[in-house]
Amino acid sequence: MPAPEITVAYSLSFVGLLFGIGIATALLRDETVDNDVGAFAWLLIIPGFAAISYLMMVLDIAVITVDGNDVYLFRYLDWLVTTPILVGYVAYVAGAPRRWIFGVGVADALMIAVGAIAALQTGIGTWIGFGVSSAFHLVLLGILYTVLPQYAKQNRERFRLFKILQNHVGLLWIAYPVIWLTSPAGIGAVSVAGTAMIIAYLDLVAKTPYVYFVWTEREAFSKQPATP
Ligand code: RET
Repeated sequence: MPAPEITVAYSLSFVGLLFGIGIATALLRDETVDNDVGAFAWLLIIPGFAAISYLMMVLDIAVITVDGNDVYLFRYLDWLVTTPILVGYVAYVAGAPRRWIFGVGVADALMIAVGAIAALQTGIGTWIGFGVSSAFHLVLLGILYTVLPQYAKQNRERFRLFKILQNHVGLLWIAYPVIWLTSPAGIGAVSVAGTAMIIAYLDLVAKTPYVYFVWTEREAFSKQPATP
């Protein structure tokens, strides 16, 4: 088992993610919204996969040591699976064509994959990886704030949800490279336990409220009344 304070943080995150699963399931079952239009099954993967990952992390599965510090592989696997969905869904809500939904997801996946490789390096390799990963983060933010709004503007019903999700992703995610920099993978100002606790709460805030915002704005996906 990880240190007690990490176990507590991971367990709380796990429970919080269960709420996210509950909300996504409620969306899938809601008769007033059109699931084909809302694509809610994708949303279920976000807290679902993360909850499994947190369970693995509490059980200390797939934790490796680099330079004397623990690296949780399930964290990166979770991010690799769920963050492309988080950004891809923002593009979907904007009404962007598939190439942009896919494009922003790929930029995100590259950011995470390179970040994971960076965490497994020691010395200069870490910093090169951090720089490349950050460059993909900037590409992602560029798409989020310059490309997607052009599509979202043409989509009145979904515009409010788009703005909420755009800022949720655009602002909250800036914390991740900052935490990474201060963590033992970076300059080491914050311990493995401190970093693990901060990330556990950030991950929860990145996921369950995201699904909740879609729930509160679900009218954007209302079923059209059948034309007689
Ligand atoms: C890393 C390290 C290298 C530089 C950058 C990073 C960005 C990570 C981000 C992660 C977001 C995770 C989320 C998880 C949700 O549960 C890989 C830390 C830029 C933005 C939203």
